[in-house]
Amino acid sequence: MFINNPFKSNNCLLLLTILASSFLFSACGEHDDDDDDFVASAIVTAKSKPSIIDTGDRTQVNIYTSQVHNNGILLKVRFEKALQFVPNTSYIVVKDQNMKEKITPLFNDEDKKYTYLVFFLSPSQFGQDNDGKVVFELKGIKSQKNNTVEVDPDVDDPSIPNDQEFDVKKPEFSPDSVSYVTIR
Ligand SMILES: [Ca+2]
Ligand SMILES: [Ca+2]
Repeated sequence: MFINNPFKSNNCLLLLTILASSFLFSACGEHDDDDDDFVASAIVTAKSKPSIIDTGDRTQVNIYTSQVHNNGILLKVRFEKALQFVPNTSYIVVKDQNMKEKITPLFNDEDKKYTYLVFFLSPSQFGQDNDGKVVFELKGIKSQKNNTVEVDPDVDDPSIPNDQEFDVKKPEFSPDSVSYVTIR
């Protein structure tokens, strides 16, 4: 009688669904404890190819970027002044796609020791899988060993206009990834 009553059997199904989802939730909850899953702004890895160049030559910097925050990010790049950014060489490539999207850093500022580039990027620029790379070229202008090219992604604050969101006097730079370039 109860089983044949569609209302009762729906209730039973609902109860089962609730039980199943609470089990799933608690399983996910345990997993969250190791903190590894939380991505603060994006996952980045910098690689420069080639890593040894002559003065006047260029190296191509590839910043593998994934899991970009929904708000978008400031992709901050810092390198020593023996290297110089080559204008009009920066673009994004989505993983497994050939299309290049040209991008331009909103900031290209220097202090005594470093040059800073800041790109403002949104997750949609990295395709459906939110996975791709940012590419640009640097030119060697002075012979110097082991120059660092460092990357620090930060979440774009929607309440701050982007053109006011970086200050070279207060770069708030803590690198997530470093690549080295030697200039002979
Ligand atoms: Ca950061
Ligand atoms: Ca902003």
